[in-house]
Amino acid sequence: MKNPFRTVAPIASLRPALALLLVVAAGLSSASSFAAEKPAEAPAAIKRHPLRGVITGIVAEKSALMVKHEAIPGVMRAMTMLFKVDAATLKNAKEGQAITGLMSRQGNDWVLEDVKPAPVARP
Ligand SMILES: [Cu+2]
Repeated sequence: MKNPFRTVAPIASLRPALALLLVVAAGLSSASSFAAEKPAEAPAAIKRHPLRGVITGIVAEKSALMVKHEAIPGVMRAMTMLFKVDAATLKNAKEGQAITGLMSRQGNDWVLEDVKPAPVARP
């Protein structure tokens, strides 16, 4: 394909304009790639999983409970582990209490929310 500029003016006279255009284009593209590198980081949606377990320890200084929980199919085998809880949950927690709750991974912590006494303690 023919360069349409050649029919209008000799290439030499276009060079300054072309150079300017390239500088502007480079500026624009670097600006837009900068923007692309800093997207508003949408926090990954938190997935919550129903959990049943028994409180085996209260770790007040970490605002956490040690909970022996049943297996959560596809997520976690049965185990005893630490869950961060809110202050009210911590305050009401009793060792040996059977509970249900919603567990989720939040940052570096496992969190247990909506903690309620389980209606029936499992044998
Ligand atoms: Cu676990």
